[in-house]
Amino acid sequence: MDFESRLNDALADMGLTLDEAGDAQIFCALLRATRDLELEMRPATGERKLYYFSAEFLVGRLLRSNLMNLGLLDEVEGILAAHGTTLARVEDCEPEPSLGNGGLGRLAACFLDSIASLGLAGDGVGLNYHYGLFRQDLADGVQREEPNPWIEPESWLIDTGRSFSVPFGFGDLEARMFDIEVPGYKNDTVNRLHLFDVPEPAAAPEHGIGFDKGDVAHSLTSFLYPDDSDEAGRLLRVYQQYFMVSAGAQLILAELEERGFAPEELDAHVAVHINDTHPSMVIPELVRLLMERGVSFEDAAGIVERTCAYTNHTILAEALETWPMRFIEQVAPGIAPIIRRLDALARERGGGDAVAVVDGGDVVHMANMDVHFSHAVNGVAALHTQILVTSEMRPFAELYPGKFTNKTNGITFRRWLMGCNRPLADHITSAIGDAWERDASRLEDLLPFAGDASFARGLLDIKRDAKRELAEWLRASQGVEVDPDSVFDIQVKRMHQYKRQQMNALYAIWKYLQIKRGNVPNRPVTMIFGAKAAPAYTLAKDTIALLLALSRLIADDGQVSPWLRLVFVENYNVTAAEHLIPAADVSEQISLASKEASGTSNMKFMANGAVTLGTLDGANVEIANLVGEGNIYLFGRSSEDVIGLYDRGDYRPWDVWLSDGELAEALDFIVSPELLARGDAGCLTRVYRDFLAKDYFMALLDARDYASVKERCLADYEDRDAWAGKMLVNVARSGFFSSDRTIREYDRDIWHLA
Ligand code: 26Q
Repeated sequence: MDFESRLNDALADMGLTLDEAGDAQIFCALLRATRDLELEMRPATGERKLYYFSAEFLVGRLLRSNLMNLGLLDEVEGILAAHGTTLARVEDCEPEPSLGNGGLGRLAACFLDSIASLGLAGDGVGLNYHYGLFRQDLADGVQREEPNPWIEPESWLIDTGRSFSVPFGFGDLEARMFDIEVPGYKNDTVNRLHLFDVPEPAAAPEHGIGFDKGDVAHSLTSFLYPDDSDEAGRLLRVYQQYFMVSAGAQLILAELEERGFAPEELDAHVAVHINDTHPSMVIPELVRLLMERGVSFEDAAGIVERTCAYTNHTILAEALETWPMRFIEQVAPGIAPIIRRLDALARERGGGDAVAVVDGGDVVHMANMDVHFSHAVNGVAALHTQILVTSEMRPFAELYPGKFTNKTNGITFRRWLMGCNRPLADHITSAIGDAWERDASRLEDLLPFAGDASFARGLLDIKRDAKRELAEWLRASQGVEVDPDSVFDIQVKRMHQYKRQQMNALYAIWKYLQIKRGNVPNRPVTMIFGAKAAPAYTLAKDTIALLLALSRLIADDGQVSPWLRLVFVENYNVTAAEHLIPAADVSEQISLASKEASGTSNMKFMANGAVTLGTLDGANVEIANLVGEGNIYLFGRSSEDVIGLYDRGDYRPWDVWLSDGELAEALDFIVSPELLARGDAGCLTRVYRDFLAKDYFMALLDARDYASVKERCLADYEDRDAWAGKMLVNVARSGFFSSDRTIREYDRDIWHLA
């Protein structure tokens, strides 16, 4: 059946014709037609099947990307145009699934797209959070968290009717499996994202994100990363994790049996990927299930080790999960003795307490368990992997020299260029043909266009149009006006001290004071931020308050506002990113060197013709190597310097304040009467004090270099031809960061699926 007939049938079921239907109804009908078509398609098959376990899948809206992958985009655009609407309008009726938080979750979503697009057999396994992470409200100058319900009566979720029984300490809880189909790009493959859920999910809290954390059976799938400031919250996270991995492990063994294989053959036919430590309990759970099926502990541990692989996404100590053994005994008593036996086995292999699974205080180190009992461990950018091997995980790297590899992250160019920036995609295709759509490395064919004036003009025109569209979106979505002829300087990512939004805020203050003194820039600058702060992360929320206060101060000041604007985008998510990234001139990637494992928005901005202003951290290092010095703005201390400063413990922010009067003036302005009149005094004072007393991520150390390189970058922007050249090189060299390349490497070195 052709797609138009499917669409008309879906509308007829709703008692409508296309002419009668509004955008929301058309959205529902398109969703049904697309989902039903996908249900008739076959998943990929291979020698081994991958199960990608992740606490987060930040998939974004799905209608456009599914239609694109199914090769239906032009047809649907045509049908909608004939009826006086557009896909852009219709897709605005689609709620964005709230199943993730940041880079790790978006990476998982890009990977699912690439796995399906390469025709590989691989499904995602996660949880169906009903109220998401949270929706960010910016009322009264601070972040407030509200539930983010996204599951509507008509959704991409398919009830499979399949369920598994998860053996918790308090008794069994049924895990129901819902699927979201994942179509590959024009290749007839449809893989699946399996999301487990409780039978009777709790209703949303009326206000805020507080709820009864003790009511595990109902609230287990309410929120991603529930508040863990008390024991009930921490226990709930363990319940969530075990629920996900137990149901997923049971699914794996059931499918293995359905394929006609014995449990002992698990490693020959299955690859399990552990996305950071949240799914680590899949290791003891698989061992437990194999033992239930008659396999000895020793054999089961070997099979599981050959099956599992683990990716580390951070070197920040705070994010390395540990759980007291008594939590595991309470939540998942079936795996507690297995973890103890795994600890004993690991100890036999040597390495001592530094690499223990269970430490002397009876605390389980999830990452340690992952490294011992996975056959492959990887970091997510060259620098990150190097730091893991030579410092953070050095004892492990010595114990298992062959286990560690690098897999530099990637992004799907289907969503992040073809989907969100059609004019740029078409401009590229008009120059070099469409081979790059299947092989992003072919974007290098653009390099010979470096001297081509008409290609350059096209790049600049497309950027200006994207900025106009962003301006329109900002006006419609949050009522702010921005000037599309200003430089769009964008920092969007989770709010965290190590990412140093506070250093960017300091620049805004410095610039504000400069303009007050009459030093106006060549051209107005629009500084755009977007970020959610973890609900319990005080300093991150304080930084949001600072940025909001600055935004108001600047907007209120008639002398400054023609030259400088600061916009804080509310509730930054994938949909917002799709509007923001195509419109960026300058991509802010300013983490303290050694702290950002990779970053992935840096890659998305690059592919959309933004120029990076950044430190030599994470994948920025690889971006710099690819584009060359003239096409990136680098500043700040090197990762080696930073690691040395931490080792010696001799960084003192106070010294910077004493030695740099201009910087001190900007810093002191945080608690000036002008800002205190527009922002919460408690928040502003905490930010100020932290800068001077701690500044753990050394923002003051790099601030001066940052400001001067940023000034050079803004000055260079005025040479529009030269800037277009930089844009071209960035787009042309971005192909390396295709997640298709990343997934090919995982498959070649770790999964061996085909
Ligand atoms: C840890 C302990 C307790 C509760 C929660 C957590 C927790 C939650 C989320 C720890 C880590 C995360 C998310 C990490 C993340 O998104 N990391 C990012 O991963 C990207 C993909 O590899 C990288 O590009 C980023 O550099 C990295 O920050």
